[in-house]
Amino acid sequence: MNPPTPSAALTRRGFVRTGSALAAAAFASELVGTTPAAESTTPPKPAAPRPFLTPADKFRDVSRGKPLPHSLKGDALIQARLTPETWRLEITTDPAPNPAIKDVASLSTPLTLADGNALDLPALLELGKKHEVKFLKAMQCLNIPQPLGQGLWEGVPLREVLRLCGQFRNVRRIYYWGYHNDDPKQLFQSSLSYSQAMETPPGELPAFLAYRLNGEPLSLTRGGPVRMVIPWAHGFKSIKWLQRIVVTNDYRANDTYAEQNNDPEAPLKTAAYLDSLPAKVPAGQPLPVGGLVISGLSGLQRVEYSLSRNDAKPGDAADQWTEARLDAPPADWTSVLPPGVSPRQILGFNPKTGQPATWPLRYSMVAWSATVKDLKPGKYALSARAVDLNGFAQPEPRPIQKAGRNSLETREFEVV
Ligand SMILES: Nc1nc2c(c(=O)[nH]1)N[C@H]1C(S)=C(S)[C@@H](COP(=O)(O)O)O[C@H]1N2
Ligand SMILES: [Mo]
Repeated sequence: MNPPTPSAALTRRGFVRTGSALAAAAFASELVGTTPAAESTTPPKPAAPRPFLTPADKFRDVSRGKPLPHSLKGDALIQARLTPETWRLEITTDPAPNPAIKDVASLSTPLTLADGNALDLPALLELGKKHEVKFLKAMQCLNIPQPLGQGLWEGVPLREVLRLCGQFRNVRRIYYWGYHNDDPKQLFQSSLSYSQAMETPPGELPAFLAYRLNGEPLSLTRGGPVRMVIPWAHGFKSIKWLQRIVVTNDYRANDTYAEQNNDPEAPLKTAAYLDSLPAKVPAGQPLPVGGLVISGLSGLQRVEYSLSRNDAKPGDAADQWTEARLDAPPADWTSVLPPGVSPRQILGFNPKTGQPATWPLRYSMVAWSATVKDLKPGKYALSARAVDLNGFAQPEPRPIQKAGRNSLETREFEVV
């Protein structure tokens, strides 16, 4: 038996690294040293506990709005239609179509407040009885160097909701936004192509309207009662407090983020993130290092780290990358998932075996770790990078900041 590694020991709900045969076969990568617990008399202070699912209130919050929609209370919340009873979703055609486009979009059955047929939460939950999807996804902002959190998201595919509107004509794009204090200046909107909304390729994950996170109703803070979740994208496509969908014949993305110099089509990037390290480390002691890695659109082959002497001279061995360990899938998913949820029901898992179809799961994150040994006194810098399934090492293949922040992270420390 292997003794537990630090993050396995710390992860209360049993995210074990020594788990299944599948993981062992897939990730029999060579490790540096053995477990720090077995060797170190005074192990460096471990990182904070990191459960596989981030509790809803522990996600980093990057919400906009004045006041923040999730700070509203009482009657203001009812007026904003942000309670489960008052939530409504309108689906209409573009109220101000691009005049350069002659053929305007039409829907046979728009859903509107005025007509009294806007979608409400009971109707969405009813649709969920037949079409509900569940999946594990890391939320990550295109502009922030740490993942915001990872959850089990549940809801109804956007395509099933759009089908309520009958016949579509001249529709090339789907625009959507959420509550923004009824102030046009605060509007934060996003969009998908018609095909992205309607034609989910086999094995891919659909855009969906989420109403549950980690087995609980989606909280107001996380964008409830209902938010859009776009599995393959950075957070800016996953609009919170969803209230409006507009179908248009405009072929252009209208995303608010695009106006802030971001690529509105940038998919979630494969990227490794580094935990902080102590400023000073005793010489001769194994140093556990690690962090998180997100498997983005191009998948994850491995995580590597590189250690360099800060006082290295030109010609010294540099850029030596060593493969790190990845946490294996939990041996017992029921201890990780909310009560009553079976991994067989989750997209991205084999419905027969209940095992993940890929590891890490697409668009999710896992912890990586390594143990650095035999450190001599001096100043060091540690970097980590992900290598995707096409062999591109971070920051490639999209080193352009605005296609998704993907810079190499480095931590400096001193061995004394
Ligand atoms: N209505 C609305 N939705 C929004 C935003 C916003 O400002 N308003 N921010 C987006 C951005 S940029 C990100 S990164 C994610 C963050 O999701 P989270 O707060 O659940 O972590 O929400 C997205 N959805
Ligand atoms: Mo973001």
